[in-house]
Amino acid sequence: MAPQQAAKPRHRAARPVPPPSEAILDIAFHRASLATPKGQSKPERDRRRAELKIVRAGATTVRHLRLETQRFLRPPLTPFERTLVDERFGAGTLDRALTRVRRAEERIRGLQREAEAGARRLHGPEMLGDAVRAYYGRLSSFVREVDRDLLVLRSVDAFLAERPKVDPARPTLVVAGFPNVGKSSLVGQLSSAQPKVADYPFTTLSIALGHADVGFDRLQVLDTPGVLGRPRRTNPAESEAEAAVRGPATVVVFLIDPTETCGFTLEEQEALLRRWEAELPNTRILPVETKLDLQRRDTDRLQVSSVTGEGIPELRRRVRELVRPTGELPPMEEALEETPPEPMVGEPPARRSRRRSGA
Ligand SMILES: Nc1nc2c(ncn2[C@@H]2O[C@H](COP(=O)(O)OP(=O)(O)OP(=O)(O)O)[C@@H](O)[C@H]2O)c(=O)[nH]1
Ligand SMILES: [Mg+2]
Repeated sequence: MAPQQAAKPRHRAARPVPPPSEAILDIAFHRASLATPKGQSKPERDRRRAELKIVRAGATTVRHLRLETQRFLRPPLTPFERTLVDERFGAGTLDRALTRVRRAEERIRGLQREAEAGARRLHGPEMLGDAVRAYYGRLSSFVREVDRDLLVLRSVDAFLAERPKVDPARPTLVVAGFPNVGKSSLVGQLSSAQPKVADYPFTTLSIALGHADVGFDRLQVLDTPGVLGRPRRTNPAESEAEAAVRGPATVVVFLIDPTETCGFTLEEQEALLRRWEAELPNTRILPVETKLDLQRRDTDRLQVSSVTGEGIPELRRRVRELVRPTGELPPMEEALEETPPEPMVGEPPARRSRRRSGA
């Protein structure tokens, strides 16, 4: 009988991620090695080659470090993105990493100037070669020192790339509440978003964005993960919801499931509502009860069902009032751009286009 072969592992073990400095230095030294100096004599060409290597290695490294930080600076992060990042990575983590990388850039520029000046005073390929090698060594250690910071920057970048862009200039409706109460179902009813809905808590783990035309306004509608309302939060999904409620919300719909089929008591949900109302006196919070199709209560609060759609038109009306409490209209051009007039039935095409152009 053939000897039994050891079963091959199905998945290869994940390879450790190489430190970012490795690729940056590889590119920098490769570019430096391509230096083709001009010069009348060999000694002149030797010195020119050493100078070019110093300049190219330094400049390429600085350019790559700059690319790592640029994404956070131009354009700068919005206040909401900052809050999200601070909540997830710890306050000040991003700024510390940015500062250290910018400082490394400055140190490398200084090192480069020093090495260039030094090379001008040296003679012979050996001395020049030693000087370039010493420069490469110090340059490498400056970049390696910020490896951890570069990894932080890349993680923050990946985190933000997975989050929707919320325009701070547009009105934003945030739907928040306990897990599993029906937030995503309501966001699906109200907006263009089609979030995942399921009968278990923490189906939604990060914020999601949809849009809804409410009156003259095109609202951003943010679906959020559930919040358990514990005083000390541990769950990153919850922090994300808190950041949305505290950040870009023009109006918060606090969704309550009085049927308690979500798995949480009404009292727990009311306690979170009271806490937010106390902590955020300047935020317009609209409590809304859901699952009206399952249970109808005698209450002054707005009641809706995301299954039958009952109460949704009234909710839209209330949201519209809260977004524009004084009843003012948005600037005329914006309103026209956002809600182009519907053509009248039977209207001839020529007249329609005149109306669109605002004539
Ligand atoms: N009967 C009834 N069921 C609803 C209603 N709204 C939501 N549900 C159900 O409640 C469950 C949770 O709905 P989701 O919309 O995923 O709730 P969520 O608050 O987004 O949940 P998380 O993302 O986990 O916090 C699902 O089984 C939905 O079908 C409603 O108005 N009526
Ligand atoms: Mg959800």
